[in-house]
Amino acid sequence: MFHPPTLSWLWAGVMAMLVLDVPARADVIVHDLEFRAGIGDRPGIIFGRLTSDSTKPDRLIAVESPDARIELHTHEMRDNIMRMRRVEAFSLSPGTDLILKSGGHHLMVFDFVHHEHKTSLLLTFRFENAPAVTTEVVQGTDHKARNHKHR
Ligand SMILES: [Cu+2]
Repeated sequence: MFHPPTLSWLWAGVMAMLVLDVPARADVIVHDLEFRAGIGDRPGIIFGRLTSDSTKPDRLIAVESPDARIELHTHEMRDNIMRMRRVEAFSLSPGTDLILKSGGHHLMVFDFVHHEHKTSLLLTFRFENAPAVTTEVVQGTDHKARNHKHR
């Protein structure tokens, strides 16, 4: 005798399909961050490295901070002069780290208030696809800056 599948079995099947259909959201790892604060009211700069474990391209679309205003900048050659330019986003390619470095892509830090007690910056990296990453970077934590501080 034919037994139609019960509603609960149908639901179980539907749910299983839904679960299998949703691709795992790939994460971006933000590492090796360096924050060099500007002298006086000059803007600071942030370097680092972003690794995506996604198989699809993604984009870093914003970096937010409650402590400062952060812009995405790149360098480009124009009229034989290397200039900084603000951009809307940085591309993240599968299998290739996005490197923020001197002379290339970097983050520019505006309106950071220098404080005796406040030398760190809270950053939230926002992506087109990957979940946001919030992390903290301490001013001058890069080895060079640390080694060159004599006090
Ligand atoms: Cu810049």
